[in-house]
Amino acid sequence: MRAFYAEQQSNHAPALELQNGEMVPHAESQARVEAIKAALPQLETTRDFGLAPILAVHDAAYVDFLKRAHRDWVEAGRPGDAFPYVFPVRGRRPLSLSRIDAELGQYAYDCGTPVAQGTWEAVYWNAQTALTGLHAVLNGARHAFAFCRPPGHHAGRDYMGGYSYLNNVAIAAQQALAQGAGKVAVLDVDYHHGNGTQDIFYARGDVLTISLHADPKTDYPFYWGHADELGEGQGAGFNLNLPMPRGTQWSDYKTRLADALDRITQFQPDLLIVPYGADTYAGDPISFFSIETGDYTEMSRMIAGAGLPTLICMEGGYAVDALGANVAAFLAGFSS
Ligand code: SP5
Ligand code: ZN
Repeated sequence: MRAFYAEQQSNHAPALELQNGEMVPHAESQARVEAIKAALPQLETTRDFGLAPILAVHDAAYVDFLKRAHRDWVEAGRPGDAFPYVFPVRGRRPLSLSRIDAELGQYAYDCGTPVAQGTWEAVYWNAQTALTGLHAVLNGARHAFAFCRPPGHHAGRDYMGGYSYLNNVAIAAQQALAQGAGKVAVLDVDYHHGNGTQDIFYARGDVLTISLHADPKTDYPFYWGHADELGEGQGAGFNLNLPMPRGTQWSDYKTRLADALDRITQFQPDLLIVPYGADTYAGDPISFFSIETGDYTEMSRMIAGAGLPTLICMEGGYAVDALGANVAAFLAGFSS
């Protein structure tokens, strides 16, 4: 399968994140890149489709903030990566505040998503990687893999969180529609709910968003991903959340995946986009499902069975030693 990556994506290297009351080494590390590269020797380089497809999804002021946040942080005399520490409780009136801390709180929803020195360049090229994978699929490749990193599915129109800054999958979906696709389905199989993607398309009937994930009653991101979130307005009925308990094994996961694929078949999309997280793996250090490496090939065979042109975009997966094997196992089911 064709697979794409841009070296500039490696320029994002946050040092620390806040987890359970402690600053710890950031889980979304550059070691992930080396692990996946080693498993996929044939990575093709990314093309530049420019800023317009990013701005078709993301708020211009938010994009401007991402570009300059780390510089403003340094100019404020701060060390290390740019971290928020105070957040506007929802419903605060719109305010035009210029202090870097106020802006970080406005645009971030957690303390796991710092803006590091190379973040903007990395996430710009990350989005281009998704767009390059999309271009391959729109031009005849049956399946393509965009090695997106950092992840994207937690980022909304004007917010970052969950290690995500730009929503690569949403940018690709919107671009597919702009290029003539009538309907796009997103099937999110990361351990965590794809809250940013859900938010971006919540009132839209042309993009079906489905997410299989750990129950937000016990797991991040808590405030989204519940089964009663069904979409609104034109999007009513076009969002499906399938939360599962901690400890879920493949034998149970696959029954929910079958339900998701039935819904996709009924929707009849022109294109399927699959945000893939290897953090459903039994050995993941921050997640709690019990899926094994070999299960990923069965998972992807089921997805390939939908018979749709498919773009796979990388999301999470933090068991670095098993990451290459897990990604390779997942991609294998699309070829066989
Ligand atoms: C793309 C993606 O996978 N983002 C995940 C962001 C999760 N951030 C919060 C993680 C909290 C983990 N707490 C469990 C610690 C176990 N020792
Ligand atoms: Zn995840």
